[in-house]
Amino acid sequence: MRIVALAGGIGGARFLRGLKDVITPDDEITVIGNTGDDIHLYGLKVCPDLDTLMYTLGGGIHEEQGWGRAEETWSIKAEMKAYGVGPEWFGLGDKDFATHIVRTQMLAAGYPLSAVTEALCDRWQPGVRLLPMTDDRVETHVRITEQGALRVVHFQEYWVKLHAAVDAEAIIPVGAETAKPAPGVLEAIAAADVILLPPSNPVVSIGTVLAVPGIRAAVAAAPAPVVGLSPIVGGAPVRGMADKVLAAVGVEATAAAVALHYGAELLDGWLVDTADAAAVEPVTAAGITCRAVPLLMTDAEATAAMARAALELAEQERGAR
Ligand code: FO1
Repeated sequence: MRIVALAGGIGGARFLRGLKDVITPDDEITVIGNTGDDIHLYGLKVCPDLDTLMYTLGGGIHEEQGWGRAEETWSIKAEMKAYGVGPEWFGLGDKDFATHIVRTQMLAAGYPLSAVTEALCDRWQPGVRLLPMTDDRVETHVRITEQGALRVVHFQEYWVKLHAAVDAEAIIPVGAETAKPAPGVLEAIAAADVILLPPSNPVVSIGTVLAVPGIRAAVAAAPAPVVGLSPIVGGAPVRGMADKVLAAVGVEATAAAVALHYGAELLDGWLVDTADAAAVEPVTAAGITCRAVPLLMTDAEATAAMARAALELAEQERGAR
């Protein structure tokens, strides 16, 4: 079975680890990763979501944090601080720096991000084919009002420095309108047997992947069933501050509203948490098959059960065609 998943960082990566636990050796997973969170710091290209996916699936992630490397040290950051060079609010550890140096060196030598990602994955062996959504530069910016003045900040500044404490008024995936899907992205979607939307952020993670021209249309037109898992449980994001960016696009932070935001033209199936069982009826009424199952990734077994439920729903949808 060929499984394609569109994914952001921590939530997507943890779900995919559960998915890997339930597939058979004949199954193949292609992950199309969000690159809208990418940021240039200290002259280096940092790809937080691709790295979170690669480290989590390759066994190098800092488990508690959910991002960055396990057993990290922070000498470079301290040295940069001693030179008065920031930003101090973004934590790049020494081991993580090596990834960004290799990536930046390869990009400077002319390799596209997709080839660089493949080379980095050669070391980490994530057990999936990890593709960036695009080789082109896309950067998510957030419009806010601060002390009465309009400001547009990089997504990482909004998320990490400001902790999404101010309202996001607009989410702008800068560069997305002219970006092209990376090599292999449209082909993987067209050839998929199942397309999964993990419980990643529907606006700044999966929404940004879908904003690359051609990707949304390819997913909607794919012969494979498309099944998503709600990142909202009991009316609140499972992690992160997804409610803030949902409000910016006029979507309520509920499991049903997120399904309707994706829409029946994209989604065939939608899993909500048992706490949100009331969402099953409105989502079903919108033409999306909906089931309530436990959706908290509390441990490997619970995550694997979620992945199994998503594959079962996809199988049911395939059978219904
Ligand atoms: N998240 C934080 O909350 N604080 C950080 O200092 C931070 C640094 C960081 C460095 C590399 C990386 O790959 C991810 C990092 N993240 C950090 C996570 C990241 O900001 C976001 O969670 C994602 O971009 C959203 O998917």
